[in-house]
Amino acid sequence: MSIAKAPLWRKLREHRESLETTHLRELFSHDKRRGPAMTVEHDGVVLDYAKNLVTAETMELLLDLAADRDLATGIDAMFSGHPINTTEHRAVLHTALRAPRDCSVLVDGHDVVPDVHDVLDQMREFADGVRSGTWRGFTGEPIRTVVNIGIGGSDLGPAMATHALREYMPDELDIRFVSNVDGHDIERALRGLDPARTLFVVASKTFTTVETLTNARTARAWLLAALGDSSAVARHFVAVSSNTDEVAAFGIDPANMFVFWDWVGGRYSLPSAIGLSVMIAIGPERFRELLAGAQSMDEHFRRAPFERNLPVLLGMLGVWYRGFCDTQTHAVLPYDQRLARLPAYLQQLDMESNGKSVTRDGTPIDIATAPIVWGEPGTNGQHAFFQLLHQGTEIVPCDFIGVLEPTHGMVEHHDLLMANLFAQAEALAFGRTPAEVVAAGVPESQVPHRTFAGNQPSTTILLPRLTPYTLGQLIALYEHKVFTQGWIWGVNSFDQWGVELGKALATRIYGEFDMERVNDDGHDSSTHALIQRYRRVRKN
Ligand code: G6Q
Repeated sequence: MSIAKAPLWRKLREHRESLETTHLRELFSHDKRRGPAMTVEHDGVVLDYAKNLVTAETMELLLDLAADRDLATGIDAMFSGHPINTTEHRAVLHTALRAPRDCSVLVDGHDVVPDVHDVLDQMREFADGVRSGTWRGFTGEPIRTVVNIGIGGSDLGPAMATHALREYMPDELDIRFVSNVDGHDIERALRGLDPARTLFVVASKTFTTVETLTNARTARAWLLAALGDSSAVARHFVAVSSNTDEVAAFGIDPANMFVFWDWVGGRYSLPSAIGLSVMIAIGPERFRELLAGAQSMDEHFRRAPFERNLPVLLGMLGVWYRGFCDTQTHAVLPYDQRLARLPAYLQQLDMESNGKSVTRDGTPIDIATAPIVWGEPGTNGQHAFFQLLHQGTEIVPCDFIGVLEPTHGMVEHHDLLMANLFAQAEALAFGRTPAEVVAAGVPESQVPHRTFAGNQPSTTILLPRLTPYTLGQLIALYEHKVFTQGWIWGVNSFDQWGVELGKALATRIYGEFDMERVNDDGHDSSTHALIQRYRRVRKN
């Protein structure tokens, strides 16, 4: 059924028209309690959505829409292991990865929670061994560097979390990430490393991903060139995968393999064995805290009423902007350098999950789905692209993410950082009217250039501190936001068929580099000429 023609969708559209000329300035001046009234909190995480282009009525209508689209049923279906990933006939159970030991989650009648904890125990033993030096390399040296080789969901989460939690890492340990098939990536990652003290974690759910296997083979050759004995591989390579056969075929002992399951999507896999490098970095106890934080947000999402449910509110605001306010993009602006990789992580989570144009039953969709997600940490972004946010022609909903208490003691730094976060959200919302500009003594000719329209929406998310626990909460908050939106739009948020075509064409073109030149190779004239140019250089 057409979503756009549903009565509530129409009602929301009419409601938006009635709000078209309303400015956040008016909304705040008419309701002095708007700030606190539109702030919700769960377990220390604060979500202030007051600076969004909404009224109480908007939120009511959006929550009516959530009810109308049976969001509660969707949430229940996900948590109870129904195969909601319909195109791949799979359950979607990243939430089971953080379920406590005494819980039970059934997939086809089988309780997966004991399996999850068996792998967590195996990871703990291994991580402790590497950290304490009882796991040694082939020549008896302790491990000093862990190189995670993976891409997409097998890279972005661990890389983001390791960067965020670096303060928890022991000084003597280094964690590096290699993802790109571009040889410069692995070349740089290996530079300066001692093979005898290096451990590779090859992270690939399928263990067939070309980039990862190419990098893993290069790493193996590098190791063997130095250590000269193929039995060294067993002490320097472990695998995280759901494909035992391919792991064994690569030459990694299945005893050094950490499994996960087809009901864990790549971009949702950080809390699974894919987080092994994070666990080695921060230690098993801290990793457990990350899982506990995510679980706290899971329970909140599952049980809290929608009007106080952080992921639901965040998700429905996104539905509002894409469906009714014509916004194209969504900015993620962490005011914390430790969260520098968060925008890239959320970009995949959101765009790969909901960048779809058919509904779950294959019907073309008649509304806008996922926005383009982008962002950079503040305050850096202020000196780069914030000009467009303040005076450009687009409405860009922004998420400002701040951490109240830093781990360093440099009060001046943190005060300046937080002042900028609050100031930017305020400036975007309220702007500066021409009258205010004139009153500030600006010459007439400059007034248009120095006026700020304001009315740029933002949400502020505050964490008390950045810890494994709060990072787990933040990850789950966004996972469930994305779920909420996907469910409302009616798309399957858990497949990614859109990445297949490019892969297939790359395989074909790769095979053509060594062929004799053909004039009609079946490519368009642009692609043909580009390939020819590369072949000429390659020949030399
Ligand atoms: C994520 C996607 C994708 C995947 C990578 C790596 O949801 O499925 O980003 O994680 O393509 O896949 P492998 O882990 O199988 O190597």
